[in-house]
Amino acid sequence: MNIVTINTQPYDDQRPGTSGLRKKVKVFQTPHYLENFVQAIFDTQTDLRGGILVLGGDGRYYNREAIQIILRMASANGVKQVLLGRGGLLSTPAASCIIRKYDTAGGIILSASHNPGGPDEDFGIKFNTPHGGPAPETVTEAIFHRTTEIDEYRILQTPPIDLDNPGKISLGDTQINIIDPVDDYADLMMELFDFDRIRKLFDSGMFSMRFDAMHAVTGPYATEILEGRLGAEPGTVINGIPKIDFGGGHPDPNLVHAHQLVELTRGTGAVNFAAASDGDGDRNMILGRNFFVTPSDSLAVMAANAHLIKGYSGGISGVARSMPTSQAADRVADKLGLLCFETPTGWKFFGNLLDGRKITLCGEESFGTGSDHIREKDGLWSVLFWLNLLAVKQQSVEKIVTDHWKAFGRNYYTRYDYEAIDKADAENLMDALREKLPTLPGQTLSGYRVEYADDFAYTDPVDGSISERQGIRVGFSDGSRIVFRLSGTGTEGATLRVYLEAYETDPSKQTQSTESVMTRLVDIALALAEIEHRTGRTKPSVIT
Ligand code: G16
Repeated sequence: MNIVTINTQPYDDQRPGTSGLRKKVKVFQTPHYLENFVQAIFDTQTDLRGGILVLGGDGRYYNREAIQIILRMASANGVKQVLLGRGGLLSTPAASCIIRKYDTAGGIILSASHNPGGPDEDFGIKFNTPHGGPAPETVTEAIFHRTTEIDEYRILQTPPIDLDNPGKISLGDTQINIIDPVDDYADLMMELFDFDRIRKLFDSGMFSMRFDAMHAVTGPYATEILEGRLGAEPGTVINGIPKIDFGGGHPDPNLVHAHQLVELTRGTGAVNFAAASDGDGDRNMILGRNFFVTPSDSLAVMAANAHLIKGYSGGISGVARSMPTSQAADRVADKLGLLCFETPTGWKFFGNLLDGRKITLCGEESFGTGSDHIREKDGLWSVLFWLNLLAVKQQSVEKIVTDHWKAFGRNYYTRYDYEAIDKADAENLMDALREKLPTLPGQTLSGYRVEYADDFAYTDPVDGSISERQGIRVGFSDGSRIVFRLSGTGTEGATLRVYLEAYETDPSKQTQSTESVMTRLVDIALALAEIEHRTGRTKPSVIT
């Protein structure tokens, strides 16, 4: 056994963002860059020594190389056993499931999620704690702090191992257990959902669906669960083979990037139900025939109907949403007497609420929904939840959602993204907005009266930790809202996100186009933040 200690120097840009450390592949390929961050994980997460580590990624470019490095470092740092997804693959939700199931000391997940992959694109790494969720800020800060002072790392000198054959391999004193990446996750889904009922829906001949895996990690999961265990017709899963560059696509399940799928829900021969997932399988998009379900509405519909779903039939304790997510779920919680929480953006903020059983369901506008079954958002879980609901209700997606609006009101919702703008311009724009906040309440802007305006801060109700400066909220007296926030997942310049929400209780006004409903709010947002003047942008890069 030949463990060597390599001298290194700190990099100053290894502070994890909303979800781990995300950078261009080329940055990760800089000598010692990945190794420094991984050693910082081993140095701070001391239970990994002698413990079990879960390891896998979304299969993007550099996944395999990074896996080989991390395996050799795990061995040199005394990890007893590594549970590795075959081929170096594990979806983020499956990693969370496995971390929890096998009593491990945590997991390392390699992914830049919905960001594109390839030699000139993005890569990422994050540590998930033994409860299966993304490390909380105390842990990510400790890892970051360690990266600022690191001067050596330990690695085993040994040739690469074969990642593609299930079974056990010894690497120094560490056992590498190459496991099927799908089995444990698929078994968990069978516990939560009524597979017999969903199978009958597929067998009825009256129902068709397509799932777009976007050439990312959920391909094998969706094929096994939908076509294998549920008997959906072959070809239900499209773009199902994971590729290192996602087939040149952008694996972000929204109306823009999943347009091939969107087309399948339109016109003659349109499918009844369609869904897509992202690079690492934690995001989802839900579509009916000619109908898009906003992620915020999806969460609200789930909360209102959870009692109809096998794994949640005993009732749910509460629901949480990230701050920019529409308040649709709040309306449900209000009516049903459920606990309801508004957290900062980032799944890690749901962890304590889930562990403390304060909530059962949670979700984010960024195409994420999930529950207490794991500690990550879960794309395929969301799809199965909807399938189970469709099988029980025997109604279309559109009917379920429009009935929901009649009962709870509709929260019209849209998001404008201004990508890769100058970092300093973006900071200045946010600072200028912050300065305006005290003067806004009571003002009427284009007919909308400002009820409150603040910079969102969150106190975790379980551990009391405080997170400040989490985005600017401007709320109006009719329930509408504008939120401004800088993304924490981009790898180029800054991304300004503007989230817009309008509330409508009158059923006769609930089927207007989102664009027409939002016109005045968009104008208010553009003027308030002086977007064109401060960024030079006349229109957003993406509207979702
Ligand atoms: C990550 C986080 C999510 C967050 C999203 C958007 O998602 O896990 O909790 O909502 O980023 O972040 P931002 O608006 O800062 O770009 P993913 O799917 O990228 O891991």
